[in-house]
Amino acid sequence: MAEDRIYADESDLESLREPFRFDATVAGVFPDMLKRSIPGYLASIEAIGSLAARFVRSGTRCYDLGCSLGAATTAMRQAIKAKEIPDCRILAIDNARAMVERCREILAADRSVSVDTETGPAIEVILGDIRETVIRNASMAVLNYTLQFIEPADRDRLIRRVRDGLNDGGVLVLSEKVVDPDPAMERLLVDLHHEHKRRNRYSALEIARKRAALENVLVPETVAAHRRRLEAAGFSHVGVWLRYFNFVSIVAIR
Ligand code: GEK
Repeated sequence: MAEDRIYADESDLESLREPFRFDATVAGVFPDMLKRSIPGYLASIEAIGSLAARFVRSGTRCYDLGCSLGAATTAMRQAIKAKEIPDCRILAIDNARAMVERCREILAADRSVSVDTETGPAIEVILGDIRETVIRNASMAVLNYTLQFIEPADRDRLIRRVRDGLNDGGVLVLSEKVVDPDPAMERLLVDLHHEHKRRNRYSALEIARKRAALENVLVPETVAAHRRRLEAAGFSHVGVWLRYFNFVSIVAIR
């Protein structure tokens, strides 16, 4: 796995002014970046597999919205195949070309599904904006650390469209970086997160640069705001199943 050294070069002052972008450089180191940066990331992927095994129904669709390199798609694919749920389709969507291209390569090379015994779901990797994706006949949708990159003004509509596209009993997994309404708690959680990154071999400089690059690109909200939006959209059950510092994963059932 290629190591994320994007913000490690002390002489590279240009990158200090550049907002974060999902380009080929990021796609090349992405699995390492998420594993070292997002506390609970691997747990979120594991749970997506467990939830797929419980919630995905035959003859329905699963949506991986902001799929990056398809980690959630792979987890759903493996669970659907293991449970032999017939006639499913996974749609993996991302608007970053570099991510989509690499995602197609990774899914094609996934050795857990061999071509001759392929009984798993059909998969489509789509280059597109999730704000425009048609969502229908879905038993599962995943927004794994993606909503935080969507303009706040567009979030209500997107969540409502996800809810409308899910069948009754369908599930949404929403994972997000969050902010705490209590400033002291927020400072503590951010500090714990940065310490976690230092333990994962990011230098103080890399942490500071990444933070600056994500300013206004990743816009976190409170857990309460997410809960309100999901309930207002019409989800019947909403619950936090994972929290690790300022990273949260929520399950919402239609
Ligand atoms: C994982 N879910 O590994 N339309 C489509 N894609 C978008 C949009 C948009 N409007 N905005 C951002 N993205 C993945 C990780 S990463 C999280 C998701 C992170 C895409 C963007 O291109 C990127 O690939 C992804 O959302 C967010 O489980 O980097 O912290």
